[in-house]
Amino acid sequence: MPRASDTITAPATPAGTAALALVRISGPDTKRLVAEILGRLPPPRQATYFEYRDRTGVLLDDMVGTWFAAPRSYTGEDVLELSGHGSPFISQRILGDLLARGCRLAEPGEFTQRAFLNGRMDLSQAEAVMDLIHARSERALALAHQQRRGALGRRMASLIDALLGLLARIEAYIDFPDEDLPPEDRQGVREGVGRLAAETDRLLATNRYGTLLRDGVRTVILGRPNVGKSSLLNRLIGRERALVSPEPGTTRDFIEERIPAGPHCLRIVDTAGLNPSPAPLERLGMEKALECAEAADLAIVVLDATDPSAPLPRELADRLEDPGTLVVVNKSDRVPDPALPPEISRLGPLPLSALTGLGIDELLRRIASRADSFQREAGEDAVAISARHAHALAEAGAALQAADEKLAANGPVELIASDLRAVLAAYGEITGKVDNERMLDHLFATFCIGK
Ligand SMILES: Nc1nc2c(ncn2[C@@H]2O[C@H](COP(=O)(O)OP(=O)(O)OP(=O)(O)O)[C@@H](O)[C@H]2O)c(=O)[nH]1
Ligand SMILES: [Mg+2]
Repeated sequence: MPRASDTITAPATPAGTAALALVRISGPDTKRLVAEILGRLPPPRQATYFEYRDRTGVLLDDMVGTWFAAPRSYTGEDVLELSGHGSPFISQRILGDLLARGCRLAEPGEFTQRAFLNGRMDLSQAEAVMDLIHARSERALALAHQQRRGALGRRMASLIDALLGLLARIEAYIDFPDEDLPPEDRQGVREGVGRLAAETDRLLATNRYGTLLRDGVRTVILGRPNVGKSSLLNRLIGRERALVSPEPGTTRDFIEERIPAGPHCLRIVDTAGLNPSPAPLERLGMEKALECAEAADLAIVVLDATDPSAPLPRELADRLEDPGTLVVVNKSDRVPDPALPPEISRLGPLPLSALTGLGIDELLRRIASRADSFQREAGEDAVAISARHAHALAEAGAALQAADEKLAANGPVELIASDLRAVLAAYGEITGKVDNERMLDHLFATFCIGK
């Protein structure tokens, strides 16, 4: 892990020409640098206009500098933020000068890593900073804010408290090998383990929604050839991205695009048509389409109003009743009231026209509401965990189950305690209450420079 005694610097805004550019500095030398560069030490948190001159006296920029005294800063150390004109050349010259004055270039995520190490935030909050930067939808943003305010951290703290209570109850018996855990304690601990397992499962169940918010709602467009799947994709994204033609079998490969759908962000995929009796090349395209469908959160099954009773391939027919499937009847501009088979009309299919735009807004509304239905528990302290959290919680769940089996079978107290300590370690990984340097380095390396 990089040493915290270094004073680090990095551009906090992307390279390129812009109105402003921000350079950040954090670490023990900051105060000296403020005095050197600004020519004085203004009160902390006060924006100060000054001329940045390099060590040889060359004027680099007119800037505004603000310094934050430890511990009331992002990193918990003394921090200086310099904002100047958004020129990559100026930023490079300023960085070069700061390095000459004794700073080191920050590693990706190192500012946030220091914030974590200095206790300014727990690990789930540090991750939420990244979620915040990458949020692409209203819901993703709300989730990131909630996690940054510590919603997940609080949930984990209460689980850890309950777990420590159970551990204390049984560890008392480890020191007395002749004494077995009295039945009433065994029962009480078992109930406690059951409650923890239930809560762990509840949290785990939010992973699907969390992934859906962080990555976007994977929505695949499926249907027979020529029903207008590519036309629907183009209509949804508002430009002619996919080839459209009156020939069936136009789309061979899949095409993915991102679009907003109300408070969600969709990753929408157009696929090759599914034909009940395909030619060999068509079959390849179909296999890809079905692979996409397998990985998707939602499927839009497109039917053709001008050919309402065309037989559906089995893979499509099987999906119709799935809660993640929306059925639409395209080309409704040509046949507004097609004679659909009863097993389809029963599903309340949405009349649509990729050509005129009829039904598109309603389709987006339905998609957003299906996506929301994946969230089991919303509310004030709603959490939706990430893949890393899910991995740790699954480990905790397995160890809880092992403990429960031993409790049921009158197993030795030492082994039960060891299972519960494994649960503790797994819970601790979520907020970073464990000493796992490699995990931390790996995690912060996925952040951007300057963050
Ligand atoms: N009238 C009308 N025609 C449409 C509509 N949507 C698509 N079409 C026409 O239907 C034909 C097929 O459209 P595509 O979007 O290529 O259909 P597809 O499902 O992607 O076809 P494949 O890629 O071959 O599976 C084209 O001639 C489109 O212009 C619609 O809403 N109304
Ligand atoms: Mg197509």
